[in-house]
Amino acid sequence: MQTQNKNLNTSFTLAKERYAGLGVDVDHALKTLAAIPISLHCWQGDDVGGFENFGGTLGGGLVATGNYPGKARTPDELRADLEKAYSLIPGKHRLNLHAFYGEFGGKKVDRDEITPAHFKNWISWAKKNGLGLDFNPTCFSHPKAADGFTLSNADKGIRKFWIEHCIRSREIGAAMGNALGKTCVTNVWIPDGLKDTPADRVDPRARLAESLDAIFKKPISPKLNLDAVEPKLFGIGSESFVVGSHEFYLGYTVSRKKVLTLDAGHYHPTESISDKISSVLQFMPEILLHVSRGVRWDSDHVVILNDDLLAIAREIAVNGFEKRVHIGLDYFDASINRVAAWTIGTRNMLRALLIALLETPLIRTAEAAGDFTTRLALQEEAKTLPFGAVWDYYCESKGVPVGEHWLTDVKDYEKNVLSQRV
Ligand code: RNT
Ligand code: ZN
Repeated sequence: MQTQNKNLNTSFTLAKERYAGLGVDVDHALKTLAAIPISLHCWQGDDVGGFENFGGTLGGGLVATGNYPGKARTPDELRADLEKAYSLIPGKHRLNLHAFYGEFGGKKVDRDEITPAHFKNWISWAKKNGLGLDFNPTCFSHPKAADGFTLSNADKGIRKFWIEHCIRSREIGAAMGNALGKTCVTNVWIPDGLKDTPADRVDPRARLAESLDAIFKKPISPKLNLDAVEPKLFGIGSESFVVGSHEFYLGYTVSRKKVLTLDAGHYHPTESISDKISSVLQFMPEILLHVSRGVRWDSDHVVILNDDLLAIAREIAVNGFEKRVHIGLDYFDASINRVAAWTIGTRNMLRALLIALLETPLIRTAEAAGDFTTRLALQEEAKTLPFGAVWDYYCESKGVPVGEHWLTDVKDYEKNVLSQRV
């Protein structure tokens, strides 16, 4: 394949030769990359606000700091912003929707009343744009989550309310999977936990397990919807105890054959999810990632091309786990242009995957031979290989802006569209 741009083609050809010398088939790597969908999280577009009509404020310990102008206020605005972002990202991707982004026609539709009908515009828009959809029940920013407990609440009525919400959510997920012919992953994350040391850690966890079993009782074809659950170590307001901890959900997903979600911001600051991938995939067929960036805490900063991201990407790419690892993004920065936030994070995720797909097999060969000197030497040399030329060529061949040129589009969009939202 050749692009119109002569310099790009020359750089690409040279890069290809360089990689071929290391035993890497660049065309094959690009083909693999093109088949990996990234699920963009709708909630970056409006600071996790949602479109309900009862004026809730962001809860569950989630914090979106910043007040950059131009956030989406309606589903149509959010879709327009997403379309702009997708137009700057190479490849075909997905959208990850939260339940409170339904379209309720100005009515108060409570969480235990949502149906696929409230998402029909999202579904037809996704179809039109060739996107897959993923889904999440929204178990926060709601009066019934105000005491910090949802599925593990000691109050049976409150538990029932959230169970019903989650049951409906996976039915909506199945409707999305069915309408689009692409499996939807519906991810349950709950904020449940305590600020200070609990006296009882057992009962809330027993209640959570029971609630989850009730939610997943009805069989749904895994072709339409996959059930995922997301652990966390601590949150704001749940510093001392989180009911849905890593061990809780690890045990749950293995015993109930569900999908485990690994969020990059949900562990100790020095503990990264990259090392967990090869462990958990020994015992479960698939996982979901929430690729995020914690800065000192689960702060959900925009994903950058750092060592953590590269390590995650290489665990997927080098091991051929592309079909077993669903990649979603999860961050929300309200201090910069939100379309740019999506674009930067998603392009970085793809760029990290590309770098990983271009990894020379000689590193593994060296390790297998016990030659750790060569392994280290090649790992370090890899850091300055010409992957940038391959990435630029890939963007050009997919019809999206090369290098920083996407920023011009975003600035124009800001001037003509976002800045008018006052
Ligand atoms: C919170 C979890 C969860 C949320 C989204 C909005 O710590 O990471 O995934 O970020 O559901
Ligand atoms: Zn998450």
